[in-house]
Amino acid sequence: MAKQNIFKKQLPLILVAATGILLATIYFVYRGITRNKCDSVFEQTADRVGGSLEVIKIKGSLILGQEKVQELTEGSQKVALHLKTCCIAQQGGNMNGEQFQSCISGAKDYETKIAQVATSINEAQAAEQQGNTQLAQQKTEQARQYASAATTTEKSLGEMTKTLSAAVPVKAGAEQEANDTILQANTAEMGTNIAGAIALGDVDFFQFQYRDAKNRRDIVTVHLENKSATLQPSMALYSEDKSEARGWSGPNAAGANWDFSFSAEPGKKYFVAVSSYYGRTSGNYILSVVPQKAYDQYEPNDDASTATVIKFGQSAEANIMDGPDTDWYRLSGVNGNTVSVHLENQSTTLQPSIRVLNADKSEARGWDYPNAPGADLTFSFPTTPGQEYFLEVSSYYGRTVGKYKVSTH
Ligand SMILES: [Ca+2]
Ligand SMILES: [Ca+2]
Ligand SMILES: [Ca+2]
Repeated sequence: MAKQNIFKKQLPLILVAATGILLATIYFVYRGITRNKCDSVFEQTADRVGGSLEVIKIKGSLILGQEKVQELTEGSQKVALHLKTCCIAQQGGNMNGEQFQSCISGAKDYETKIAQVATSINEAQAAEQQGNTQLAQQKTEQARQYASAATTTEKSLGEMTKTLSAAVPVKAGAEQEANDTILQANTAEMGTNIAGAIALGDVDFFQFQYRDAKNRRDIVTVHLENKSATLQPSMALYSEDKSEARGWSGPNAAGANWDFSFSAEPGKKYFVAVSSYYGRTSGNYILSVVPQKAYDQYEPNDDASTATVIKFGQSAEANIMDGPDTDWYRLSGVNGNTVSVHLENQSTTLQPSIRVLNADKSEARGWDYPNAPGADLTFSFPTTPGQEYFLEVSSYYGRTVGKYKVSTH
């Protein structure tokens, strides 16, 4: 390659220049990017510190100690990796110019210090051979200081690249590009409005955490308000583990809004992705992700330990909010030999299912259910006066949701 040959001829000149190392670094990084291979950035960084590192490895253990030599060897590999990370981030548009520049100067700084360590080691050894003990000690101390400084530089470069993959929050209610991948998702709060814009082929990822003081699940509604006549939105939902929870969907027309809901687990994170249908349209939008407080007043009561206490003859109005919802009631004050349970369906959707358990949670009466959604359910079961019973209300196979009123007679 002609470009490479010219560079080789000019190499000594560049190295004597004050900014030589910086230029070389930029050149190598630039070449890496143009070849679209951040791997070469990694190799070239390792190559450049290679000479100094050889000196440190061969002569350094007496002066610095084997442990420090090891640290510098590993540090050099890490710096090369950090630079590669920066290169990838830069290519992915996940890093601004200022960040990229400080990444390059960090690597340059490290290379300089490693070279200084090697020089000091050479000088210390030469002074030792000439019998100049004082100078030898001075150079040894210098080598140690440069070595510590190099390690510090490597660590701060490491910290910087670590933050590269960290999520950027939504600022002043607006999305922050680049947010095209799930790793770049803007963190945002539920219940707020986020202004965003989809360019052709653009994707915007947002990350939300659902929290509830009582650890209740809730139905969360995702709403995209279309602020353009051009955008045909398409949206998807991902779980905390980044698996797809709800595939891409959207309206069949440009300019239309889009909604969907999902059941959120307390403490869990969710990712919402906004794009355009096949990446073909663009436009502005407002996104909101809002918990609906859809749970009934007795939640959480999904197990015996959190069962809602009802006295014989009392009733409770509640709902089966989502598939996993099951409502436990602890029935007390039973004074006869039979109890009649009536579930009044207050929805057209719910196909309820109820079973009865003894106080020790053994099953007293198996699951009973009407044949169709929207239907009521009535049954009786034998009781021992003074005993408590659990009523477990759910939906048939967890498939339907809706409001109900349960009462005992
Ligand atoms: Ca985007
Ligand atoms: Ca419920
Ligand atoms: Ca429940």
